[in-house]
Amino acid sequence: MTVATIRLEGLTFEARHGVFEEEQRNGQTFRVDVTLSVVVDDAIRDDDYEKTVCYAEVTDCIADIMTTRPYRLIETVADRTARALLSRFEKINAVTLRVSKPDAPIKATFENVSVTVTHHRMRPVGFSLGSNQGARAKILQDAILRLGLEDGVQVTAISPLYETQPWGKTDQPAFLNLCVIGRTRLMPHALLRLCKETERQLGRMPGERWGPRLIDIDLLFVGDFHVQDHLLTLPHTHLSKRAFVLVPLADIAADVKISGKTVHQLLNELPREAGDVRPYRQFEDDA
Ligand code: PH2
Ligand code: MG
Ligand code: MG
Repeated sequence: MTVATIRLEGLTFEARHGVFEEEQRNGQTFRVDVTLSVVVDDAIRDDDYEKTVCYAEVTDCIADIMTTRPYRLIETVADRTARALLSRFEKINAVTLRVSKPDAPIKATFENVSVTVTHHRMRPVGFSLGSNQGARAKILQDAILRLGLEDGVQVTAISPLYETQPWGKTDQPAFLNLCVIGRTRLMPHALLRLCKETERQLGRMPGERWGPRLIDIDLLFVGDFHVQDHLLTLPHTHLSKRAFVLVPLADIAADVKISGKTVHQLLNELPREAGDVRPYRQFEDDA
C-alpha cells in the first residue's frame, strides 16, 4: 500500500476570524498549511488524477471554510477545515492542518501564531479470535482487552463465545472462537503487526499452519480496503467459508458488507455441519 504525502503550504486568505470586535470588523490575513496522507496505489497504477486527491479542489474547500463565516477561535477554524477535508475527499487518510494568524493582536513583536490539528479517517475493522489450547476463554478475554487498549483501535462490539469444531485440520481439540469489531485509524499492515504482537505477548509459539494454538488473532476486514500481498489478504481469504467466523460476526455485524455481500447473506449461503459452531457458556470453562 502506497501512502503519499500531499502538502499545500502558505495558502493565504483575508478573513474575519477572531475574538475581538475589531478583528471581526476589519478582518486580517490568515495562512493555512495542510498535509494530507493519501492512499495512491490506484492513482499511480492508472496515472489517473480522478483516483487521487486534487490539490486545487482541496484549496477550494479550504477557501470556502476560511471565508464563509467568521469563527472566534483559530482552533475552531482549523478543526472545521480538517474535518471538512476528511469528509469531502474519501481518499484522504489523515489531515494535519495549521492555521496561522501572523498579524494577531498581540502586544509584542512576534513572528507568527498558529494552531495545528490532526484528524484521521476512522474505518470499521473486524477481527476473528480463536484458541484451542490452555485456558481458552481467559486467553481470549485477555486478547480482547489488549486490542481495546491499543492506541488507534476502538472496540465497539464483542460477540458471544462459541465452541467450534476444528476447521481445515480436524485432528485437534475444539476451539473457542469469537469476533470483535471496532473502528480504527491504523492501516492494514499496522493492524496485522498488532495482531501478531498481541499473539506473541500472550505466549503463542510458532506452530503448524491451522494447527493447535493458544491464541490466533486474524484480521477480517479494514474498511473496504482490498489487500493482496505476501503478508496479508483483505478481506480475509477464508472468511466466507468459515462458520466459526461468520456465526459470531453475524451476531455483531450482520449488515456489514464484505466484497458486496452482507455477513448475514454469507452465513445463509454457507453449507453447515451439525454442531460445527455451538454457543459456549463461559462459566463452565476450562480455566
Ligand atoms: N483456526 C484455524 C484453523 N481451524 N477451526 C476452528 N474451529 N477455529 C479456529 O479458530 C481455527 C480453525 C487457523 O487459524
Ligand atoms: Mg486463523
Ligand atoms: Mg492467524
